[in-house]
Amino acid sequence: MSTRTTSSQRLIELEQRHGADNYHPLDVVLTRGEGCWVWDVDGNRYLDCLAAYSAVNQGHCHPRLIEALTRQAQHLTLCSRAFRTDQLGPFCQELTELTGLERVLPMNTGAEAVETAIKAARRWGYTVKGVPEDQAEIIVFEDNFHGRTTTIISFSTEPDYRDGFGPLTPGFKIVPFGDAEAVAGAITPNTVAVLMEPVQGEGGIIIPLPGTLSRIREICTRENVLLILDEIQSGLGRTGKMFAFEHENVRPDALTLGKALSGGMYPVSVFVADNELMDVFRPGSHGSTYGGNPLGLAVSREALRVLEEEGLVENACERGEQFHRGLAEIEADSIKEIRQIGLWIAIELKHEVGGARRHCVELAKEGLLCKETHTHTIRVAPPLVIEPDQVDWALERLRAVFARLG
Ligand code: IF1
Repeated sequence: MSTRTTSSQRLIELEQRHGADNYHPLDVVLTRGEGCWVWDVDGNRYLDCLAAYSAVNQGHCHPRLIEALTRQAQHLTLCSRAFRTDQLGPFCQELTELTGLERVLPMNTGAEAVETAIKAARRWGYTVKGVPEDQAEIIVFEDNFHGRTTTIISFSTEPDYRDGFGPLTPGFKIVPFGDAEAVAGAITPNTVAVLMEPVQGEGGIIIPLPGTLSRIREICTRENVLLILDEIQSGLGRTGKMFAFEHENVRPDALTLGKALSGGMYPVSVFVADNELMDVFRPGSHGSTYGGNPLGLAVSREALRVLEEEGLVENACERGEQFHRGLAEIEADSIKEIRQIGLWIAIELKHEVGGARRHCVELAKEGLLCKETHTHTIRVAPPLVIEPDQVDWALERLRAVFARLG
């Protein structure tokens, strides 16, 4: 059981007094991380089952990533894209080989990669597809999450993310997630792209029915509409494949990646696409001060090597199934549904029990860090390095809390 002393209380008060109130975190004040374990300032140890929303797939403070970061930091960290570096070419080549797409545009945050995708799709619409200027439409899905910029929240269906930030950016059509026929019905001659999370993360780990992604791929191909997959959270092993689109053997026209692309060590994101789409960007038409900086790319190249060399995608498969088997045995009236794909698990509670926050607070007291989403769903998404005995340890605590709370 965790205990809280004055040091954590003092730190919480500092945050509350001087920081923006834009999150509602658990009152756990962390100071160290290693693998799946994190420690708070009072010395309590927790098993991290959020992994910074899948940014820490390789585990906290991975020694190989620390080594890559510190080594590069002693050579060259940032020189802008006004000059070339010894990291960008190899990074782009390695990502094209990993994704099967032809070109890479590096940015920093996931939202910037998604903004890059939106700009690319619109310009492709005008210069290649022949859509009239400023008439481009992009189809997105209910309960989407693609970032927090004003354009991206313009098509959010979550009032908290959108309301009060107008005027909103036009040019987006929202259809129910997983509804391929609704996508077909929403396409007009001005549609340039479908932007989709193959599995919705924030939406509550919503897995489309088998065949849905393939059907949407067919529709996009038939209608000359780009299929852009946002794998910033679902990608890089989380679903038990390197990319979620591999579950249906679908090839997107473009991809956004972030989070675990740099193993929680340094913000690196990318927009990846084939030549025809990427060629809409000419010198000067898009960029970012830190985009493609050698420090982030050195870390990212090592983060990808760790994923592959440590077999983390396979481990996500095996440990996810182990988790699922254990969760399926928990008998609790409060559980409405358990969803699992790879090491991405949602425990959705019946809405009448009043939300999942209470369970997350109790789990933290037991040493397990989870985070609720959309009020009623407990998200379980540990780093992909998790070991069988750690899964058992987590299941014991989940059983204990559901036994206590129902
Ligand atoms: C927060 C959750 C939220 C993402 C997908 C793009 C981005 C994200 C599929 C943007 C980021 C983060 C953002 C963070 C909490 C977390 C999140 F979905 F993961 F749970 F918010 F909904 N595409 N998701 O999941 O990437 O710009 O953040 O690097 O904003 O609270 P970013």
